[in-house]
Amino acid sequence: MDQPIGVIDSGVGGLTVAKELMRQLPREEFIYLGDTLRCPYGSRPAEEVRIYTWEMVNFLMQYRIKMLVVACNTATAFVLDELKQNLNIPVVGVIQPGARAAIKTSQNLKIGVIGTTGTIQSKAYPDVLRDIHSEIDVYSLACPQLVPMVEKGMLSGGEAEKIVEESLSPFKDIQDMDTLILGCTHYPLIRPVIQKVMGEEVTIISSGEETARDVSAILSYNDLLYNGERKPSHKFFTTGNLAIFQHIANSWFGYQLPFVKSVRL
Ligand code: I24
Ligand code: DGL
Repeated sequence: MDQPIGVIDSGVGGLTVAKELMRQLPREEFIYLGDTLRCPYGSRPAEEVRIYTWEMVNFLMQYRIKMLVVACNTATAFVLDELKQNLNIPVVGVIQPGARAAIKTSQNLKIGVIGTTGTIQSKAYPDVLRDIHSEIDVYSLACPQLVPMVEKGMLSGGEAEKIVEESLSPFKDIQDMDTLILGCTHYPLIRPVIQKVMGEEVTIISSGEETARDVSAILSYNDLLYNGERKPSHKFFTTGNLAIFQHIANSWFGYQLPFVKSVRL
């Protein structure tokens, strides 16, 4: 199908998911919208996240998207069910794919989840994990310091390690948790630091990577994959400052994105 796939996020973090989607689905065309103006979502009340997320969805619907990917964990936690009920296209969030992968990986079903305050308070991860398998021990932990840390460009080094260690210290008391879900768009960028702090015995699951696998399966199952000859021309939109978004996105993808625009929702 010759229609684009929509991707929404609270800002630039969802670019980690978008990159993985483009890698796994190189013939598909993507339209990304990041609400950088109102980022972060992770510390906002559910109702605010709900309203902002719908504004993003309504914007992307103008582009006749054939599928919607909610790349933001916080938006997925608060709004995914409502989106699924009200849209007539497939909607995929980042929580279920990560949860499923964690259950497949874990030997002892002791699974940790880290995310924003909103994601953790919503209990969306424990709910979804227990839906898939009823006998799971879920250890949830909000890490509000980690998004600001990544957004300062602190991705490695002693100071980053100290903040990650401090954030994850409640997990110290938990014996033999063998799997940890990165329940936030930004955490894959500090995955090596998180791995070092948790130790090599813990398997880390990156929700974004797992989501791209699911999107691919759902497109194929619904016969929505693109099968023509054109080269995809992706579009990127930000609600915030264009130059800052461009700078981060270009550096993340490693080339100049040809179409980046700032929009008002
Ligand atoms: N990474 C993120 N956000 C930033 C940043 C970063 N600055 C440096 N790096 N800033 O998120 C966000 C600040 N807002 C201000 C308002 O406008 C929008 C931006 C994670 C990016 C995920 C792709 C570090 C950095 C980078 C490029 C790629 C990766 C990365 F600059 F971690
Ligand atoms: N995108 C958000 C998430 O994955 C992190 C940034 C924010 O708080 O908006 O939960």
